[in-house]
Amino acid sequence: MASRRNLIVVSNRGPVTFTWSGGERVARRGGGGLVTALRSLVLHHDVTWIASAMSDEDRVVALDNNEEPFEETARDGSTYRLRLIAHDEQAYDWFYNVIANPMLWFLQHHLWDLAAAPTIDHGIHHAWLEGYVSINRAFAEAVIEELERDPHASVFFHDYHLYVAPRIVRDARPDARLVHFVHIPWAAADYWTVLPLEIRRAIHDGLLANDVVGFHTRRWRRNFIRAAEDIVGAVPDWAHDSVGYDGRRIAVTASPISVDPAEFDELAHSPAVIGAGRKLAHNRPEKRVLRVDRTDPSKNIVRGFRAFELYLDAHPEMHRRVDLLALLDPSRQEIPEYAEYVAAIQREARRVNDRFQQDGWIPIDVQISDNFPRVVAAYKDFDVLFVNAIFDGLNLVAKEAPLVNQRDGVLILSENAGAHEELGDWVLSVNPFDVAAQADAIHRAIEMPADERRDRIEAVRGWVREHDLAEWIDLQLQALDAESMVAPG
Ligand code: GDG
Repeated sequence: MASRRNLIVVSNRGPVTFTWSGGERVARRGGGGLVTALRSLVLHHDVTWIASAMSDEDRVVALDNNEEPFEETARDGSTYRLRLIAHDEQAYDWFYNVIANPMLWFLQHHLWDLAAAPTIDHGIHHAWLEGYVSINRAFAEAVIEELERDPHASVFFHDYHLYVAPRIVRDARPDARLVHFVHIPWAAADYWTVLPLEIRRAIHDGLLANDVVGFHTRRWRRNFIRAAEDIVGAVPDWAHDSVGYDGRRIAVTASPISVDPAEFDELAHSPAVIGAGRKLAHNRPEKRVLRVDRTDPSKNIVRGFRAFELYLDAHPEMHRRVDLLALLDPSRQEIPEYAEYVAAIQREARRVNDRFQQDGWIPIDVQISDNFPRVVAAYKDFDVLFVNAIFDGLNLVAKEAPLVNQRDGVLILSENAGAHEELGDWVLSVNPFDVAAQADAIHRAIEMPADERRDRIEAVRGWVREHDLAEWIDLQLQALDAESMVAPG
């Protein structure tokens, strides 16, 4: 375990979000894979966490504290300092709902149908400058103030919301120690040409202002190094996984994030999960295929339903004996593409169910709600876990579910999910666009002999337990230490 140190964690979404309920202020755990993963940082280090005020009550808390840090207590009693920024609401809307989520997320997951979209008009240029850059400046100013208080703290930026903030911090504090982890895929250089030159340059230049830039996989790292060379003229040093740029050397790491196995062991036995399991057992057919996703087009839910339909077409003997349970966490519904995607999911499930359902058997059971206990209960009980993402930085579901599964379930995994780089030997690999192959993989998984299933899932579990979240956090901090020790290049 790395020694305790002072960290400034910077992410758009914070570890808690406040609501006003029953006449009092209630702190709820913030959602999303990233926040879950980072929460354990506060146990081991002195953390100041800078995040956006997301809810109305967050804004009240931010303003009550003059947007200065205040002390918060984590679930296990350890304390950290939280600094919430109450951004200008219009600027935040441009930042989040125009640039970060549709534009950058779509680009980095290759979701555009380029014959039709995107069109970069004045509105996008405006949203970039007055939204994305302006919100990044607010984050950078907060970081600079925290560094004034504690010049030796290391700064740990997260994700695609904050690509240009490190440059602003670096210009103000040339000696700052900055690390940035990108949780999503990096597209190859040519695909970045969808964005105007000044925007794609600012993104690569901003990331290269860090000392360390981290990705989940070697594949995303390779794309980043090549894109940095093409777009801003960085000089790759492939032997050392680094680049030279602007008189400095920047390490580019590939270290897949992971989960805390102890947390899942505990959750699996919790009353909430056991209660949810009882409800799921009702109407369960002999075999259950499970998928767990945010309602995000990158997760490829609609094609997944089509693949299940092809499987049912080819295997009438399995009618009434198998279902596909889709537990979907609603996501980013303010963005039209996301609202439309939920409608497409419902339409497709309805179409398949209308074709096949009989005698109380509903082949595709779609549940759209935020219900984590039910997710863990379903993890315990699947025969097949189906992850067919178009592109995915890693995919935590593929690591979480096998840990607690009690049926030696088989994992079907997209070759474009980052987790495939680690787990590929033990899963049934699928091309996310090839629904015929996905249908075959479902069949193979359902028919797989018991000893082969056991061998495969035990190998996945062994890997995840050995390479857990604590190891990932250590690797990030070690990379920063290693980088501070080498001469500028
Ligand atoms: C991004 C990257 C990368 C599921 N249903 C509910 C719920 N979950 C939890 C899961 C899991 C998390 O949400 C989803 O994590 P993923 O990794 O699968 O996907 P993204 O949200 O897209 O995460 C991804 C990750 O960042 C970390 O770097 O792996 O590639 O896209 O932990 O268990 N959580 C709650 N309610 C639910 O209904 N609260």
